[in-house]
Amino acid sequence: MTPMPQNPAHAQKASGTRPDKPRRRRALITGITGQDGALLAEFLLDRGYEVHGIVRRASTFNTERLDAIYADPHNQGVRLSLYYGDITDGASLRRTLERVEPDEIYNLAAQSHVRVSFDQASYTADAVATGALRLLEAVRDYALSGAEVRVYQAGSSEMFGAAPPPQNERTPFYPRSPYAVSKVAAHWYAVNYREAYGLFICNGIMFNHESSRRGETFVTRKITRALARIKLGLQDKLYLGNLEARRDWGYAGDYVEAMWLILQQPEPDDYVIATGESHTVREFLGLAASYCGVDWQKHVAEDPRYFRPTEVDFLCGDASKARKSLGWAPKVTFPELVRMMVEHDLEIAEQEDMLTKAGHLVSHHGASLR
Ligand code: NDP
Ligand code: GDR
Repeated sequence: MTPMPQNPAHAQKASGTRPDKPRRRRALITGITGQDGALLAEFLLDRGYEVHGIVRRASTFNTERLDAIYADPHNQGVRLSLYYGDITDGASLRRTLERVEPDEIYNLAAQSHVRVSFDQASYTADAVATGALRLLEAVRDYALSGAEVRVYQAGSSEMFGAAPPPQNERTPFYPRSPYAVSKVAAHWYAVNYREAYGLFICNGIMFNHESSRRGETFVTRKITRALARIKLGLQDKLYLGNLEARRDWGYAGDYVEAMWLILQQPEPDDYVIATGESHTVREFLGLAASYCGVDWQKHVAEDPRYFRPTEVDFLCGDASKARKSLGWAPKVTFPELVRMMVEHDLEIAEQEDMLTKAGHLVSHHGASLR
């Protein structure tokens, strides 16, 4: 693995650090409570980083994915710190930057659901496009203070949209949703700030990546959650939209490693991260159902609500640049990914079944919004 560069300009800011001892490398993650944010935080803690994350205020707990690594901040030697903030609130971003003084920033915060972006287009633009810009503006001023900072911007294969596969760094963008248009804007803000101000800013153009922590409204997790519940008799129907769309699905754990590798290179650049293999939603469903032992044809029904006004039909990435320059390759195969998600969701369904049988009320809330 590439060694982690130390940042001498920041050597003394960590509280309690001895003046002669270089401080730990420090990462700030926006969107730390999401699938990728939580996995990246774990990855960086394992590599000795101090990890700081921005969490938006919600009326319910939204830090569930961080449970495994969260420690009481009053304890000694805690390396994970969380701050309230919001990507739509520039002042909170600036303040957090000043307080944390990060060496690396990963901008993962987003309204990341493509279908929802058609219903909440201007909010999506505010969070995804203008949010990235707000952060870059704060970074620009932070860098003026002499800080050496590296920024990762979470780009998406959705930016390619209707451009035919295989898609790589030279493929022109043809976004097909308010989310994708906003990600294209964020991508170009990042390129522009890199060129205009000489900042170390990189775009990862990541194809779909999943895990057992995937949000339950994305199609893979929606399928594995529902099939496991169907298997246990906890639900009967699964309503889906377009089964013919093709996606290049990888394992999120492999992709957060790529984010980190991108920031360890000598020069800032942009990279496509993908497996190079594409499957339809129908194929995902069929494989997950076979692992679950469920005849999906008896349980799956179509609901037009889940169709998108403009769909992205076929994504299949060409990550040869990342393979060559970063030495990155996906480790988990498609069948392994599907099996991993099914096994996890079968465990959850079994727990739910046990609790239900013991007379506890288990909420499976929000199902109709998926
Ligand atoms: P998730 O939807 O799981 O997580 C999104 C994160 O952003 C959550 O922590 C969420 O907080 C936070 N967030 C949302 N709105 C705001 C806001 N206004 N201010 C601050 N934080 C906010 O996404 P993923 O982890 O899957 O993806 C991470 C990033 O990578 C996103 O930018 C996504 O668009 C992008 N991406 C993802 C891909 C994938 O396949 N997973 C592929 C390509 C790009 P909360 O928990 O409170 O909702
Ligand atoms: P995507 O992921 O739009 O590719 O964006 P999602 O899992 O939502 O959809 C994938 C494909 O499945 C079809 N589909 C359904 N999708 C959902 N969510 N629910 C359904 O019921 C359903 N039925 C069929 C969709 O039409 C689509 O074709 C994800 C997000 O993580 C983005 O943030 C990220 O940028 C891209 O991946 C790369």
